[in-house]
Order: sequence, then structure tokens, then C-alpha cells
Amino acid sequence: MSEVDRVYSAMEEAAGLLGVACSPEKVRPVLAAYSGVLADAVVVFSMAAGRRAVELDFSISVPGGFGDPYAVAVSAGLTPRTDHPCGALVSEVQERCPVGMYAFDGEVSEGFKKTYTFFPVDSLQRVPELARIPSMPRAVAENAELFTRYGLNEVQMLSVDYVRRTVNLYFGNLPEGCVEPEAVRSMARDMGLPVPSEPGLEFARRSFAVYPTLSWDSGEIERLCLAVITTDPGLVPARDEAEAAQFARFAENAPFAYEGERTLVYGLTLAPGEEYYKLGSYYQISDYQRKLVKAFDALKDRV
Ligand code: GPP
Ligand code: MG
Repeated sequence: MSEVDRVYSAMEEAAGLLGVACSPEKVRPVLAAYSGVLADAVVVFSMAAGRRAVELDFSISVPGGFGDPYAVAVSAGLTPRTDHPCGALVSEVQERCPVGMYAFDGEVSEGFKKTYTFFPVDSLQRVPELARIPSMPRAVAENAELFTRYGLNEVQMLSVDYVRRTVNLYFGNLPEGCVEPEAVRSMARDMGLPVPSEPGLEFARRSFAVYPTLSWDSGEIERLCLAVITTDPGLVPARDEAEAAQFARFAENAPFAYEGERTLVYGLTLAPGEEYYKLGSYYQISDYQRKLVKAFDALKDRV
């Protein structure tokens, strides 16, 4: 079986858990364009709860030496070339900052949609430097002071969504107290987003990463996600039976190709007028995720 076939069939299996169909015409060309990296990649299948459980995303890492995955996507015809600044951003970032690895992302029914640019663990980037990159949304500079106020200082990676035209800044190495309920309440208020419910605040205390979504259209923060890494398939505070069942089915059955327990990342998302959860299940992992899970699952006993 080819690597493309292997990953595609795992994706079909994961999508089947949600009753979602994969489009081979949209997805296979994406996998084929990056086929050389699939064997050793980190691969994540992600869903969102409730009415959003009609789509499955796949995220696949690409070594830094492979180069800008957006350029690959454009030359393979996976996404149209564009004059919008979203099309120039990754190339400008990699001219100015060291890059550890990249990743690309797609939807099983629609194909390619996003790239991720990861900074090396010893060269995480800070907001003021990123804000100076010409094609970066101005919203990054406009919110720089707000991010600093809440301890969101070190950017581990940045994603560009070419369909929605948005950028996520993934903040890690969160300082002590940064995701405690009082801080999260105040952060959400200052960002103009809904304050999470009590179960949401309790969930957020175990976050290892916090990531806002910004666009080129306004200075507003579109949404904020707080992410928790774990091997515990029952961790999410689902809001009703149906949602709990949806998460459990995915968390307990998503395919994974490594020893030990399945690695999961849950996310609490705050968006105008709503709070919802999403879940990514790692199909392939690296030592980096193994270490993170070990460190953050240990927190269970403290918080
Ligand atoms: C989650 O972003 C991030 C990932 C799944 C990246 C991990 C990828 C690797 C290859 C390690 P998201 O999907 O929650 O963001 P959004 O919904 O804003 O696009
Ligand atoms: Mg996603």
C-alpha cells in the first residue's frame, strides 16, 4: 500500500466515526503533493462538536528543509495563487525567522486550507517582531499590548487559513497563573469574547497553548482557543448527552499508528456569542508530543 493510500484510508476511518464522507478528488492530490513526508509526519485528525461535526480536518507536519508548504500547494494547484497578503506571509516569515518545521491542513470534503509555520523550540518568536512582518495582519500589532498583559509572549507557531483569510498565533510556555479562571475571565472580556462557563474555566486551567485568530479585515480578535493535551478520552466537559457521545466515539475509536495510548488535544473555543469544544486525535506523533502529554497529564493531579 502506498503512503497516500495508508493515510487516506486512516482518514476515511476517522471521518466515518462522524458520518462524514471524504472527497478523494479533493484530498488525494493534497496527500500526493506531500507524499514524501507522510511516513515520518505528525498527523492529526480533528473534529468540532455539535452542529460543526459535519467536517473532519487533517493536519500533517512537513520538515523545515522541505520548504514553504504554501508554495508547494500553489504549484500543485491545490489552492489558487492570490494577491491577498495571506499568500505572502509564510514566505516573509521564513525569510526573517528560523523555522523548525511546517505543516499543512485540509478538510476531508474540501481539501487544502491552511499552513502552519513552527519556530524551533529554542527560538520562539515574540509578538513585536512578528508584527513588523509586512504581510502580517495589523490586528497583531493592535493587540500586542493585550497579549503581553496576559502573559501571551512566546509564539510557538503561526497558521494561515487561505480559505477564511485568518492567522492564528499559537502561544506556549504560558507563565504561571496565565490560564487560571480569573485570568481567563479577564482575558476573554478584554478580547471582546464571551467569558467561559464554570466547566470551561475549569477545563482551561490545564491548557498548554492559547491561540487567538486574527484577520486582515479588522483589529478584533475573531476567536480564542485554549488547548489541552491528554490521553484521557473523557476529559471534555460536553454540554449534553449527544455531544458527549460524539466526542467519546471519536476519542475512543480514531485510528492511531503508535504504541501506547492515543494522544488527544481538546480545545475550548470562545467566539462571539458562543463557547464550543473541538478535539484532535493524533494518528502519528513525535517525541515532542510524548513529552508534552507526560508533562501535562501529570497536572491532572494538581489542578
Ligand atoms: C489546531 O488548530 C492546530 C493543529 C491541529 C496543529 C497541529 C498540527 C501538527 C501537525 C502538529 P485549529 O484547527 O484548532 O485552528 P482553527 O480551527 O482556528 O483553524
Ligand atoms: Mg483545525
